[in-house]
Amino acid sequence: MADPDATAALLGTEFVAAPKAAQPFKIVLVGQSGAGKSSCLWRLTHPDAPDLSDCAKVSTIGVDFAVYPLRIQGVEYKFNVFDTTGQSRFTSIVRPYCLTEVHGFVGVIDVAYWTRHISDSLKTQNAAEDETPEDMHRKLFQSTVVLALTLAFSNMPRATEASFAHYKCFADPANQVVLCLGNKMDLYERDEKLQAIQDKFTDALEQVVHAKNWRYANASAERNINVISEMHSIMSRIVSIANAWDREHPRPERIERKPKKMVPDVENDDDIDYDREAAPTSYCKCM
Ligand SMILES: Nc1nc2c(ncn2[C@@H]2O[C@H](COP(=O)(O)OP(=O)(O)OP(=O)(O)O)[C@@H](O)[C@H]2O)c(=O)[nH]1
Ligand SMILES: [Mg+2]
Repeated sequence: MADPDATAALLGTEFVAAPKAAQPFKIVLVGQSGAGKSSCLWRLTHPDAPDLSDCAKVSTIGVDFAVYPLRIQGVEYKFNVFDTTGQSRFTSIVRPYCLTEVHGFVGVIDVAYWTRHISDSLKTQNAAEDETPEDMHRKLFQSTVVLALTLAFSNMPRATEASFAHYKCFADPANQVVLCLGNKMDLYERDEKLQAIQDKFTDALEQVVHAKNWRYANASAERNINVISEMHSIMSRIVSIANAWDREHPRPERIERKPKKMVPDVENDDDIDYDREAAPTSYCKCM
């Protein structure tokens, strides 16, 4: 196939690079080690698997990646879904590589882990003299929610316009697409006491997440609950934000021809002040 730049040089024109293609969009999974990020990505790409028994049980080193096609309103879009490591010793690898130009984040929180944490704290902590046991419980749930969210989203950078080549709209906090998945909700199904704590914790978590204008869902990669549907819903949101931006900022055609600057033919043009002494004996009209 002809090289467009070489053809352009011959024709005396240059090609102006069009902005990066609209697709694929980029989604990054973040969260603590063991929260279930790789399991959620695996579930997305293996919707028919009965459980996680075929999913690799190894901690991610650096970044994994899957290309996920999704048809939305008759148009096929592609999403590059990045699965990052939750281990802090690898975050220096993760940051520069996959945390730029991100259109959506999915923070995975292991709700079973935090339920156990609250349950253990309730056994050992006593209310202070000036507080009721209810106040102590409320504070414990609130502080656990804050800690869980801080740790899960510690790798999510604040979006700036500079991080987006084209869709600068994703830097607007109003367009920030963030999904928080409260994963492993299946673990305490048979334990009423832990289930009650988990329900209270996830209710509190959901409230804080909604206050940030993010999306929240209880989920189970193991049981195939909410992971795929919730990921689809943020993909659809990303597309609708991008389409709105495209309507306001139409892209130039892929190839625009721009005439090259021409040196006038001085031999026949008396209006041009040209230094003949300094001029080369032969010169090109096109430069
Ligand atoms: N019961 C249950 N276990 C789950 C679920 N999701 C993941 N797990 C288990 O949790 C463990 C950790 O899951 P991973 O997906 O490797 O966690 P990760 O967040 O990718 O961890 P890092 O790669 O170390 O950051 C695995 O043994 C999974 O089988 C779930 O929904 N329910
Ligand atoms: Mg992993």
